[in-house]
Amino acid sequence: MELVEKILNGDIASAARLITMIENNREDAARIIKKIFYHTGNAYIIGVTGSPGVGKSSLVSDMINVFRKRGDTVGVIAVDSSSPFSGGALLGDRIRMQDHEVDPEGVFMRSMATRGNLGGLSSATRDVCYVMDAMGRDVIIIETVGVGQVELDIVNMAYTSIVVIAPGMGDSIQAIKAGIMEIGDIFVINKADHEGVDAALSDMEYMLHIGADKKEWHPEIFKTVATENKGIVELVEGIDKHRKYLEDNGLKSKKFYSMEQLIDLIKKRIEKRILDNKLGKDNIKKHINSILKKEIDPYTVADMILDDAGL
Ligand SMILES: Nc1nc2c(ncn2[C@@H]2O[C@H](COP(=O)(O)OP(=O)(O)OP(=O)(O)O)[C@@H](O)[C@H]2O)c(=O)[nH]1
Ligand SMILES: [Mg+2]
Repeated sequence: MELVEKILNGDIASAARLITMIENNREDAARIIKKIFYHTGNAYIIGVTGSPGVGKSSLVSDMINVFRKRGDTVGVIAVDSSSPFSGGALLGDRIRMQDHEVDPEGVFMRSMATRGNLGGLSSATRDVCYVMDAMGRDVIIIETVGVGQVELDIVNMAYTSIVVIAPGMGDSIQAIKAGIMEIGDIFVINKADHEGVDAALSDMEYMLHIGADKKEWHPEIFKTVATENKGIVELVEGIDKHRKYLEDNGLKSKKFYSMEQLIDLIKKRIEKRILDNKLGKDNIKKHINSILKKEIDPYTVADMILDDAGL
């Protein structure tokens, strides 16, 4: 298990190799993750989410500067669930983060896309987190576009979730509609150099106020101008404050692994076992024919397949 050793020593090329295996959904990846898992739990995971173009990547790039100045090493995972391609679709991120390309030892970046496997994206992202964690990154930042289920699952992996909006264009209203207020530990109104900041701020304060009494943690709102590096130090201080809150209340370890995550993994493994099974896909096709001919109902078929698989 030379690869494991190398990853634990922080070797970037080996980590990149394992991440490619994860993306290709290879069973070897699971074998290696089983080993490196015991070396995870040290990285602080931050999620950054929000509508397209609000300035997430620009903010992440600024935040990286602050972390690097402190001496923290950083891993960045840019996730785009709307795109089947990694790379091209995230070209924008590449451009905005190119300042950090001169610091590969300090900043390790990976883009992830659906590759036609929507269900797998969040668990693949989690595995990539394990890799970056085990290789010794102090901070891992996950950027996701949008607010679908995949993004919610991904944001749930983070200890601190940051929701970014930009003023104007009804963005704050849109964010509220999508239920995004529920998931933020910190809110950022970026592009504070644009008009409508005060309106966005009061919208947001109002929405946060509504759910406030149910929650222990009261999310803070920060105003930033990512392109001018304004408000970033304050934002990172806000992250530190949330981190301290989690640690002081014993909540950090709870967030590291949840019941939802285990159930998710079990589902994935059941699916794999059934489809890999000798009675797998061909058998399922036969059953579908029977269902179409109304020879049998789908519930009975599902139970039969599970029984056959010994589940
Ligand atoms: N005026 C202004 N422009 C900004 C600010 N932050 C980012 N931008 C610009 O907004 C555009 C989008 O920024 P990105 O950082 O790529 O936004 P993003 O949210 O990562 O975009 P996607 O990943 O495509 O969803 C770029 O042209 C940035 O230069 C800001 O604070 N003020
Ligand atoms: Mg981006």
